[in-house]
Amino acid sequence: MNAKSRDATRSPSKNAQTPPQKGTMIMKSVSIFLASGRRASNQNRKSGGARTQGQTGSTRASKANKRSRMEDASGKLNPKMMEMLKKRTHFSKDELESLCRIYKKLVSNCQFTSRALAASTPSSIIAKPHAMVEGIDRIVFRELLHSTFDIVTEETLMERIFTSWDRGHEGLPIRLEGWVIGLSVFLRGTPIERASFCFRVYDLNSDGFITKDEMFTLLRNCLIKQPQDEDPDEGVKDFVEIVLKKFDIDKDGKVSFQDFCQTVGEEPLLMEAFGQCLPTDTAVQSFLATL
Ligand SMILES: [Ca+2]
Ligand SMILES: [Ca+2]
Repeated sequence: MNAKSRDATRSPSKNAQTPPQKGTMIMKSVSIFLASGRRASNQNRKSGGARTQGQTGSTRASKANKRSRMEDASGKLNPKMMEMLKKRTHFSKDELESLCRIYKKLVSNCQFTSRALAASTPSSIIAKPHAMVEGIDRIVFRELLHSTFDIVTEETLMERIFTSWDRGHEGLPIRLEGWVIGLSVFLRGTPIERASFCFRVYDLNSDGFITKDEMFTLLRNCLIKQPQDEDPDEGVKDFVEIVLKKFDIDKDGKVSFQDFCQTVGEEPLLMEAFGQCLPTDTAVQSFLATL
């Protein structure tokens, strides 16, 4: 038995027995995957993909699912999908295939996570409703934002980034298409694409406006770190007024997408005024270097 097939048989059961370590395990394998880059992927294409499939293929897996996995293990996208993604993203054909391989890797980690959760909490509702939907789930996505994209932010914002990533699929895992389109904005987005993403994140109830209440929630979470303040909320309220003045171009008391774009067009540093939701330049460069 060689190292690869040992890994393939060992990982799922180990995860199932030790759920508290799953986050670390997942990121470990993602980091290794990203760091080893194209060489590892090519190697995997030659031998690992098919063998891993053989070892972990559960009896419940449908034949169709198996077949598509075999095709996708190499990162090959079907021609129609490739054309569509080339039109809608800022990535080349090679980069898209590389991102597809990373997606497959992340999805297999998500499946291990779901199984681990199901095993450790039998009556739990976590992960059950969408357990059968293939995609990148919250847990893996957050770890990725944190350790690969240097996004260190609190829970509300993290949740918003997840749900805004692939619009219209609230609560569901991120699918391949959404993953690639989201990354295109993240890594090579035009100013307007980035502004649109940030605005969606900050518009907490998705009604098309960032209101004072939403600003308060966002800024309060960012700002309150000094418990010695007598009434920290007062400070936040004052700050909301200052920021609103800056953004509310048409003076209707809330920030529309138009207000937001015009303001960040004039002062790009205000793009992430309500909390970090884009990767650092360093993180972008090192991620792109692995493609
Ligand atoms: Ca809103
Ligand atoms: Ca306004």
